[in-house]
Amino acid sequence: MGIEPVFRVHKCWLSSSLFQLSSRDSEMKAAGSNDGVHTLYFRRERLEECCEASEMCADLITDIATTIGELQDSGRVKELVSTLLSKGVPPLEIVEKGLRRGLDVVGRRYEKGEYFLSELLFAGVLVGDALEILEPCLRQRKVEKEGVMVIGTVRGDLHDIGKNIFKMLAQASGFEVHDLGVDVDPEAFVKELRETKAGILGLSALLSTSKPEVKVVVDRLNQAGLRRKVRILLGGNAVTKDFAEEVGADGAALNAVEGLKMCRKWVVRK
Ligand code: B12
Repeated sequence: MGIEPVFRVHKCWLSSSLFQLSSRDSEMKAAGSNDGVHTLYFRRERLEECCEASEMCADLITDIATTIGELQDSGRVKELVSTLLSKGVPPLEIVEKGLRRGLDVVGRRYEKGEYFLSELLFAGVLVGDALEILEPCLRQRKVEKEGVMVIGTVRGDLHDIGKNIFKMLAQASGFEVHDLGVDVDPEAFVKELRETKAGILGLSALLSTSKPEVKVVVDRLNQAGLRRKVRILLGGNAVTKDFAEEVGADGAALNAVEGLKMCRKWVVRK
């Protein structure tokens, strides 16, 4: 069975649904771009299998969200993740529709006073265990270097699950990523940007109290004369596109895939 052009899809669909498939599928031969449309060349059966897998496995993905939301055992979450991977469901779909939705449930229950800090902690552990299984798939892909970026969670904020997912995707896509971790002092961002000459700064913020910290970093970059050389991208539940505009950042991403798309666009335009 030869490899043939299958069909043309829009870029957004490619990166959201097929990002992992295309990177993982050794049978895929080439993806050319023209006006935002990609022509894919790989075995037709493989593509159809994967698209069907996501639909058939919707219940299992929901099970992951429920298992995390109800804080059941880590073994069950890991088992579900492994089953879904073996059925060909793209890892990013498991992250966004399974893990992230489960954590949203935990967050809502915390807000209502049904869960406490210990439950937030345990949910973080459950998701960390699941990500250990997903990590090799999220990282799989070796391509030419796309660019250099510095990332970190702003001062006072210890959340890093989402930032780490973005980091894995960015590295897999060819970015050299300097991750400063969590609770990062604004000065440390400036120092690292100078040393690495990175063109992109990715800031993660999940707490409402982290929002002023984002502004502090943007202002500090301005004072240091770096602002015009560095694109600033925000991520995490505390930030919105309006907020990014308000503080003078270049954009905010709703999820890791969208963030990566923005970074790629910036690197190409440079
Ligand atoms: C797990 C968790 C914790 C864990 C974090 C563990 C860890 N290693 O990260 C722990 C237990 C440490 C924790 C602590 C606290 N938490 Co908490 N936590 C959560 C929870 C349940 C999940 C967060 C998460 O990981 N989501 C999943 C990831 C995948 O989603 P994400 O972060 O949004 O990331 C995605 C995108 O946003 C994007 N992204 C993220 N970062 C970046 C960066 C870049 C550059 C880009 C491009 C993209 C990007 O890509 C990701 C994938 O698509 C949230 C609830 C929620 N639904 O978010 C509450 C939540 C964030 N926590 C909350 C609170 C209140 C706290 C505490 C103050 C509780 C306390 N009393 O101590 C402390 C604060 C500690 C601190 N100083 O930071 C509140 C914040 C409310 C607010 N508006 O400020 C939330 C919203 C819960 C709630 N609903 O009340 N928490």
